[in-house]
Formats: sequence, C-alpha cells, structure tokens
Amino acid sequence: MTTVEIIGVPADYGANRRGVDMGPSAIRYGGLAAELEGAGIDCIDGGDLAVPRAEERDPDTDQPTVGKAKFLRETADVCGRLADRVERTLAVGTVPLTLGGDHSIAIGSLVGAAREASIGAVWFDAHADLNTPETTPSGNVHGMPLAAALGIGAFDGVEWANAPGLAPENVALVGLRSVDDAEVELIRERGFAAYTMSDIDERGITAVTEEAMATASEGVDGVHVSLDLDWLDPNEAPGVGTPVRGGVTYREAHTAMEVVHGTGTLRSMELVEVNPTLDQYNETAELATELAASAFGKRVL
Ligand code: B3U
Ligand code: MN
Ligand code: MN
Repeated sequence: MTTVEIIGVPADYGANRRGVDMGPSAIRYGGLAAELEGAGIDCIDGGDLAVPRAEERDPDTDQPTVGKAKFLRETADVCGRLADRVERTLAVGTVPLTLGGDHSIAIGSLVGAAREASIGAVWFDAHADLNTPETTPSGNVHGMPLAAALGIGAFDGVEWANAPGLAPENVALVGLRSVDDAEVELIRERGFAAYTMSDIDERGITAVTEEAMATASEGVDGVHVSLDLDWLDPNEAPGVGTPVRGGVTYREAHTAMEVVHGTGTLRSMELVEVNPTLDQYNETAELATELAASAFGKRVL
C-alpha cells in the first residue's frame, strides 16, 4: 500500500500577491486526507514547515542579491528545510505530497527528491517557470523554480537551489500559454519537452501527458509531478494569483492525473499556487484535492 506524507509549506515569498500562504490550510479543509483515503492511500499529515510571515521581511534590503530575485534568503531557508523533509520522507519509502505556497517551493521539492536519486519532472502549469534572476520581468521567484533546479542562470552552482539528480532531458512542461521571451529562447536552445495548450487541443490531453511522462521517466528512478493550479482554466480554478485564460478543463485535468497514475512512475508531487483569498467557496483547493486523488489512483469503480 502506498503511504503519502502531506507536507504543508505556507510560503508566499515568491509570489506577486499575498494569500497563497493559506494554501495548505485550504487544501486540508478541502478534504485532502479523505480524498486520498478514497484512493486507497494511507495518509500521514506531517504538518506545516515553520515559515515567518513575509510582512516581517523586507524584499529589498539585507538580501544576498542574486540578480533581481526577491526574498532570496527566505526562499533559500524554506527550500533548504523542505528539501531535507522530502529527502527523509522518500528515504522511509513514503511519497511526499507538498502543499504550497507559491511555486518557488518547488526548488526545495526538486532538490530533496533528487539528492539520493535520479528523477524526471513534469510541470503542469500555464507558465514555464524558467526565468532566472537576470531575465525575470517581475523579480518573483515563483517564475524561476525550474531554472533554479536545473542550475540555469545566476543559480548555476548555488547549492541550495540546484537539484543534483534532475537532468534537462527528463523535464517536460505541459499546458503552456504564458511564456516570456527569454523562456521561449531557453526552451528552444535546450530542447525541453514543452507542450502548449495548442498541442493539447490538437493531440488531446491523453497523448500529450503520456509523452510527457515517458520523457520524464526515461532511465530515472521516478517522476516528480509539479501541479500549479493556474494550469487549469480560471473558470475551473479561480483561486490562483496569476490566472491565464485558455487552460485545461476539469475533465482534461483529471484525465492527465489518471495518466500520471497509470504510468506507475510517480515518486513525489506538489500542489501549488492555491490562493484562498481569490477563490470562490474553496473550490480551487477542493479541485486540488481531487486531482491529487486521481494522480494517486482514485477511480469511481
Ligand atoms: N513569467 C512571469 C509570470 C509568472 C510566472 N509564474 C507565475 N507568474 N505564476 C514571471 O514573473 O516570471
Ligand atoms: Mn508555476
Ligand atoms: Mn503558473
């Protein structure tokens, strides 16, 4: 029986809007443990990492400056501790399910998952999250975690940020529709497996997700699935900080998660960018719990 450990990370240092720090509570209230139990999963709630409130911090002063990235010291601290937790969880044969928080926490998830193993990563997101401290238009680290984990840009050689066992050929991005020029260049240059919404329209979510999972799992120990709720259309998931029209539907999202489960390669997962202050009756958090359950094998019959 699969055992999943929930790790809450109430951090919003990397986002441009406040509120994602309430994500872990909202997802728990949304019924995560019950949904996972419905999937036949043994579920442990490991509680939340301690994260000091962003109001107590100054984004610009007293920071180790790495390009234009904001709140880097705080992000490094949170991600370092999350990486240790993820690594320990995996070491005892348990699957970490991390609840954000903004997407910058994925640096910690990836580093922890890729310390003692080789991994692939599938990034379900409207955005590519491949900006660097030099190319970022916003300074927000939630637009950079994939670049950081791959040691791209000024993150090159920054130990807390680079995921040792994650190779670029095992990265796939799914659902892109808001990509900055520098990210487009990087995707082309490095040849990342990247699927836009047009690819999903043309080929269907099943074929695209199967191909993404095959790329990510080729020759590695397992796959990390990073699910940014802004991957979905804002009609389905209004409670996110940076909604982008034209995302996947409710059905497509579930189908993709069922494909993830069907591959048998899921090793760690995270749900990020749920912002309860922008949500309607917690529906985005509830959707996140449902999608996690599908990824872990929940079926109607
Ligand atoms: N690419 C933009 C916007 C963005 C990325 N991720 C989110 N928004 N959620 C940036 O700021 O890097
Ligand atoms: Mn993201
Ligand atoms: Mn996004």
